Amino acid sequence: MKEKIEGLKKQLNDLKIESEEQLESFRLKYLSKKGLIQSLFEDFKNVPKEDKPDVGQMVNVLKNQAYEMYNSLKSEIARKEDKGTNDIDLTRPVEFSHFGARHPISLVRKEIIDIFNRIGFIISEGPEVEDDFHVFTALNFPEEHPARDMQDTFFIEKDPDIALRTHTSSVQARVMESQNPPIRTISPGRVFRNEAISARAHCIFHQVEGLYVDKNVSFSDLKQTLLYFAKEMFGEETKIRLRPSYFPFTEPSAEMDVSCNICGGKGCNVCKYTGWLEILGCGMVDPNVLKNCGIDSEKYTGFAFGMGVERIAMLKYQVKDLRLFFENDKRFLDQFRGAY
Ligand code: 2U9
Repeated sequence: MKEKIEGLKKQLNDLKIESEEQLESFRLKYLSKKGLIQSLFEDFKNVPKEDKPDVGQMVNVLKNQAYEMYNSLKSEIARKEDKGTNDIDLTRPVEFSHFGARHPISLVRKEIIDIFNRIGFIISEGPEVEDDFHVFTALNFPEEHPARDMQDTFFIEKDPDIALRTHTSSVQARVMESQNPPIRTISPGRVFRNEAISARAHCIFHQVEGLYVDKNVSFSDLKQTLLYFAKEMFGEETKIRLRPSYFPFTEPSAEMDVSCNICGGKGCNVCKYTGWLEILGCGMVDPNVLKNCGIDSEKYTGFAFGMGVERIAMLKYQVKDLRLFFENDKRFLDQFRGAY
């Protein structure tokens, strides 16, 4: 038996296998059910008991050797044959890969964030589910303000104290509570309003709000900061104008228009022949808001601004219907590939 095993081992070592056919004959002769290695297991039954440990080990080593040979020859031959038959065509155009791409809202949000990062504004984030204090009370909304109404705000499980935030100002109220001035922060995030969905409004949208609190912050700081933003976002030639407005959390308050980047201010259907596009709201933080958030309003002043990312994206990419940003139709999204 031992001689037979040694003999087979020598045969295996002397074999020369170069093709698939030769490999298949090898498999049939040595590894198949009726092959020579299997026959050793049959012979093994007749080996005297005292020799069984030695002989058993030899048979197993041989079997493993044969299987290893088979597997490595198989991949070697496959590699060789592949080279021979399918020459690689190095001039063939690369096949298009369907990688993911950024959503236009992500693109614009990032662009806004980058612009303010460059002048020292740091991102702050906070919860989407908020308490009344941070959404309304701290921000100087009077008790009877319509925004507190169920018609305008989503409240959670009938608890009048917990709501989905209607603006990211709540994040900035939290920043003021936990940090001392100077504060220079922007808070991007989703906000929720109980509104009917249309081409111009949605119950979920994205905001970026900004807040700067320090000694001697003035309205002219606000104006220069926003002029820098407008030029970075819409181009160096962009002009801005501020119109008086009202928000509970700022006094004085204003809305900002940029000169229409489509017609350059001459008048077109995008700017409704006014030459101006409204892009954000802003103002000096109301001293009540500073006090509510634990900041000394005698010592510090601040400015704040807020904008809807969808609105900026609609103006930048001339998207006429806001709902397109939420439907994720690939034909729409594919138009922003590489816009980054
Ligand atoms: C704190 C105090 C004041 C943020 C501001 C606006 C004006 C504004 C709207 C633009 C379009 C919201 O997305 S929108 O509907 N925002 O007009 N936001 S001032 O004022 C703040 C923020 C935080 C503590």
